[in-house]
Amino acid sequence: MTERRLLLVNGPNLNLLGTREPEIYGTETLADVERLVVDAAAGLGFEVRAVQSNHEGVLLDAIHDARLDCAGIVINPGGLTHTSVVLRDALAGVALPVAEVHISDVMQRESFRHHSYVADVAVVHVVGEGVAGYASAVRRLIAVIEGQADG
Ligand code: CA2
Repeated sequence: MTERRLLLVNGPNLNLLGTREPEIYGTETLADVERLVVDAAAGLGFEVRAVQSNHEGVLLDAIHDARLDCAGIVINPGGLTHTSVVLRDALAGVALPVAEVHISDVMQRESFRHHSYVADVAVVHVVGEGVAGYASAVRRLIAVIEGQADG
């Protein structure tokens, strides 16, 4: 039976959401993001385990653990998006469906934000929709999971 639980991963510096750079990231906090994701998932019958860390290894361990009891991963890797082969390898290694979320429109920002090491291991991509994009990612990821469950 498919586990009805998602792992929500927020990478480095996303604990600062709502405290600065509101013109880029809005005014909602990490707690608001986590509540939004929990509510969106609950409406579709899924639980959420949320992790945010500024330490790459903590994120890797949470992703590895998701193998045991999660059906998919919603991740905003923060700046690790553009730098981290090991994060990409962890996501590929657990072989769960992944939704990659970015609050800002990275393609309209500095060129170093245009490349994502995660993009081609993710099945859902939500970029530049603000914090609301997390809820959209949850809905689209669950649709993928349910499609897989039916198959
Ligand atoms: O747009 C996004 O969600 C990003 O993943 C956010 C990352 C950035 O490095 C990516 O290029 C795009 C940065 C997260 C830092 O978030 C902060 C939020 C408020 C104040 C300061 C940092």
